[in-house]
Amino acid sequence: MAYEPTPEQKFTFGLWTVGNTGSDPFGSSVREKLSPAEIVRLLGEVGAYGVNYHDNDLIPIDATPAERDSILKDFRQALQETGLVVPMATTNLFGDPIFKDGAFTANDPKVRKYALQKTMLNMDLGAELGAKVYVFWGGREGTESDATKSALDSLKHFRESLNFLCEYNRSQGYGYKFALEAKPNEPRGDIYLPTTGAMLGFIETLDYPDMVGVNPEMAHEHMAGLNFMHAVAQAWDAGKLFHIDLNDQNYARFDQDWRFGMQNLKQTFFLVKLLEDVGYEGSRHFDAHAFRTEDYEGVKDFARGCMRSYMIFKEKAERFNKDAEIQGLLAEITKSDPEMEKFDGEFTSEKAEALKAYSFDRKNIAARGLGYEKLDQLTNELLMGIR
Ligand code: GLT
Ligand code: MN
Ligand code: MN
Repeated sequence: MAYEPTPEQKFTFGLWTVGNTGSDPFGSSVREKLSPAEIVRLLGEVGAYGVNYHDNDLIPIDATPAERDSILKDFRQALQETGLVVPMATTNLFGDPIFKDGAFTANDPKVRKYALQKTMLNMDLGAELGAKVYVFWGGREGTESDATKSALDSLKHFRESLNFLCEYNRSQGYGYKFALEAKPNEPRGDIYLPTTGAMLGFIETLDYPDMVGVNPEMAHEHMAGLNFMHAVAQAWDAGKLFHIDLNDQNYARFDQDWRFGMQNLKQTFFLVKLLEDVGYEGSRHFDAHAFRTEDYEGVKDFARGCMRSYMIFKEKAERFNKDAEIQGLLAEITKSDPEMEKFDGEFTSEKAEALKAYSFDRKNIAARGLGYEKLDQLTNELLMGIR
């Protein structure tokens, strides 16, 4: 198997991912900074489909109009040369000191309005570049001390901001889908709406819930100790999986943003299997970066590795779905019970009475072994490459 990326798989990377220079809170950059156009060429070389960006990955916050024009010209030219597209845009609402207390939830009304202005301006640019998904990651939307900010006012401010931006999206005819990305903490002590599940609940309180979905990130749910695939399944079930951030991460650690498939092989397998089984058609976006030990050859290895792992897991998922022994066990586990069918379907009082009167052989039902050990071992053996 060649495992060559194809456009249909929509593998995308952010400018900030392969462009990450390796600085961390304890050390400075280890790689020279590349220009956006150079990053696009690197992504073209490894076979990516698209590149996503924050306003200030592309155009520094203090750029003059002339600098802006020149950067955009080079960026557009690199896109044309490589054939890469820009499916997603987002706003950096966390890097500049003005956002030290958050953006849409900052206590200072000027900061909140500046965040709206900055987002609208980049929605204009994203639309020009062809983006159809707009991500909101509220990295600074939170607190260190709850003495400093009202959690209820913050929800209200966040809601009002999103409602305003949904109206702006409509008024401009941009057709963006908004995708909210949760993270439990870092850089704030606590970030509001810390999980994908919390975001899904919040979306239903907005004026245009249909316009808004989620962008779940594997590392972020793992930081919260959660099962990422379950969060993605819930988002899919709600019709809200507008985008996805693929990477890897040890549980309950700082934000590691490792190469997709690097660490939690089995979790990653079940995630890819879910995305492929349901027929997810959005971007498969890698929000990760190479180890700090790497030069740009290592960064290419990293990017190729993300895509290869996805394709390998996809092949494993197909194998799982075709494996006669595994499928036989699954059929046995999930088989229907004709005797119970009379209780299925719509509620009626008669059904409820009949169910209350039915006599279940509780001990006998409980005594049956389910064979899950065998099924799980077969799954592991398939992943370990001997099936
Ligand atoms: C930042 C963060 C990511 C978000 C990006 C979008 S930026 O790198 O760690 O999880 O997806 O704002
Ligand atoms: Mn992310
Ligand atoms: Mn992350």
